[in-house]
Parts: sequence; structure tokens; C-alpha cells
Amino acid sequence: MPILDYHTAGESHGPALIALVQGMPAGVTLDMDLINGELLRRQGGYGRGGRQRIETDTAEFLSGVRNGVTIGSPIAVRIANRDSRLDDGDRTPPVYRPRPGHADLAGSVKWLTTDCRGTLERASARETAARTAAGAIARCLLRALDIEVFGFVRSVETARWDGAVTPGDLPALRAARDASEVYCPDESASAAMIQRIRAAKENKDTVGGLVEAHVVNCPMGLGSSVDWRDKLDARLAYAVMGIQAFKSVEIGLGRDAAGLPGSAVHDPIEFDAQRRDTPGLGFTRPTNNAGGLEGGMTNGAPVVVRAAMKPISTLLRGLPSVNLNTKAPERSDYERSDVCAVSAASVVMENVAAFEIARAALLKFGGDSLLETRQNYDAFLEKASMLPLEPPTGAIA
Ligand code: EPS
Repeated sequence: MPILDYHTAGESHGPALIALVQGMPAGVTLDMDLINGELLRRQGGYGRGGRQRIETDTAEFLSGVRNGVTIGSPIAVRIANRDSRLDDGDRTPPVYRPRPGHADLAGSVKWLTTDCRGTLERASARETAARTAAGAIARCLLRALDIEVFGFVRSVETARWDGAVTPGDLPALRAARDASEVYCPDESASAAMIQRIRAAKENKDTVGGLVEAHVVNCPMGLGSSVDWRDKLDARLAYAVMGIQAFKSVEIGLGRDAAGLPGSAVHDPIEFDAQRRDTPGLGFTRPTNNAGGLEGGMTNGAPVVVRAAMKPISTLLRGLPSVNLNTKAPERSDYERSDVCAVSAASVVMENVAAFEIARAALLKFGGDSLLETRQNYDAFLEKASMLPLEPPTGAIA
């Protein structure tokens, strides 16, 4: 059976986006409301441009699913582009004045052309619709393992919410986030963020921000300390950094850990017999500076990923650039765009992170069908809760 993985295809103004998910066990019920709900959320958020009034992103399943349940074969998903006009030169003209910050310049040179169109169509954040669909499919598996994911906006430019996210508060936080136009669970921070986006729009400018995802109820031991390729923090960073416009990724305390002594950083280990039957097996941590990952493995605490999205590189007022045909200085081209897509990015990261957790869970528990995966998971929890095992693992009986 292949390792859980996915590919995407499609241009921003081509006929459709495609996600191809491989390695999903049979027997996973796909919750279409969840998948299409995540696609809808990704389209929203204060600061989005005109494109989202044209599109209604919906996942059309072409393979791998029967009556809404996975059958173990590759899952192909199609998301139609209503604004499909890639071959219409009048409506989708060549772009010769690259936008600083976008893929335009490096891509056009890479593919030996002065027209940035081919590069920008694929580099466009439109592709994140396919990544969101793949992640939302993976979440259907995670649900069956009682693992939940929650993503939100931590900051927009200088407007920041510093509140805590605890697993017990997730239902309330989710409701508050869903009531916010910028997907931040705090009302006054949301208002400040909207104000920053509004000011940028008036100034024909753009703004970025920080997004955060929490994955709760992971068992201990997902990922591995053995090989760097299997370290779950490394996998998460790789996947999240691959999201358009992301410039940094942090786990838990992140870079702030560099400025503190070990005694203030490392989360004490305690044991609470009352919580023996939880995925943490009774081991509790009064703090979670590690962001749920130690040695590249989940430690039972929520996995916390935070990432920075730079401001959108398409500015209404353009930026200093050069015409690639004449080499003369000119302002960069303006394409219809967003002023801020940080809210959408929070949805993308939440689902991209979910995919990596699902991949790690399947690497640990395996199974051609969800039934096997769940049984293996339960058997592992049972053995782990009986530690120390007699004879010890690895010893000759
Ligand atoms: C993008 C440019 C805009 C954004 C797009 C990303 O698209 P358009 O040129 O069609 O207006 O709206 O994001 C999406 C379409 C999306 O669905 O997220 C870019 O150049 O990266």
C-alpha cells in the first residue's frame, strides 16, 4: 500500500484544479459537508478580491470513492474554475513586468520566456483549494481516530491576538472564529485586524500575518526520531512552508525558545492516573512550549504550528520593476488580487497540517481498511498503557 501522499494540478485560470490523494485506507466515510465547508471557508475572509465572487469551490470526486466511502484506490478530486480563460489572450494577456515578491521573475527566466503568465498561473494561491481538499479528506480519517484540528488567524500586520488555545475551549473558540470576518477567535483583535486591512486597501497596499493550527488528541509516538525524513516537525514545516507566500514556520514556542534558558523552555513531565485512558496515557505537561513535538514525535500534547504569510505581492499601485522585453524600469503589472488572504491561509494551513498528521498516523498504524487502522491504534494504546511490559520490548523471552 502506498504511503499517504497527494499531488495537485491545475492553473488559476485553467478549467479546473485537481487533487490526487493516494494511500487512503478503505472504509473512510468522506464528510462532504466538512470538505466543501473547508473549501468555502478558504474562499472567505475580509480582504479577499473579486475572484471569490465568481467561484463556488466544490469537490467533485472522480475516483476512489463509492457511496461516499473510500475504497482504497487513488482519490481524484476536481474543483472547477468558473473563471476559466487561460487561452483567451485578450482576457488573460502576457505579463512582462514581474511583481517583486511573486514567482514571476525567477519563473520566467527558469522557463526561458519573458511572459510571466505560465509561472504565475501555477504559482497562484488558487492552487491551495486543491491542497485544502486533500487535507479535508485526510481529516475524515483523523476524525475516525478522534483527532481534531483547529486553525485560526493569530495576527494581521501589527494587530495581534495573544489569547491561549486549550483543548477544552475548542468548541467555544471555533464558534468565535467562525463568527469573525478574519477567522480570529477574539472580537476586539478581529476588529483591529479588519482595520489594518482596510487601511492597506485605502493605501493601495497589502498586508500579511500569522496563522496557527492546533491538532488535539494525537497519540504519542507519531513521527520518528530515527530518520530526519520522518521527523513530524520536519514534515509539518516542509508541508506548511510549501503554501504560497509563507515565509516562516514555527512549532510551539518557536524562535522565542532561542532567547530563554532551558528551565523556562522544557515542559515538565507529570503523571495523572485519572487520565490514564486518554491518548496521553496519563502523562501530562503543565506547559506546551514544545508544541506537542519532542524528538520529531508527538508527545500527547496538542501539536501547535504557527506560520507567517508575507503580504500579497500584487499591489494596486505596483512596485518598482523592469520590463522583461525592454529591460526599462517600469512599475509591476497589476492583476486583480486580494489585499489580505491571511484568513484563507489559516484554512489552508489547518488542512495541510492535518494531512501530515494523517500520514504519520498511517505510517504508525497502517491498515488497508479503516477497521484495521483503528484496531492497530487501539492495540497500541492498550500496550502503551500497560508499560512496563514484561518481558521488556526487545528482550528474548
Ligand atoms: C492570485 C491572484 C488572484 C487571487 C488568487 C491568487 O486571482 P485572480 O488573478 O483570478 O484574481 O484571487 O487566489 C485565488 C484565486 C484563490 O482561489 O485563492 C495570485 O496571483 O496568486
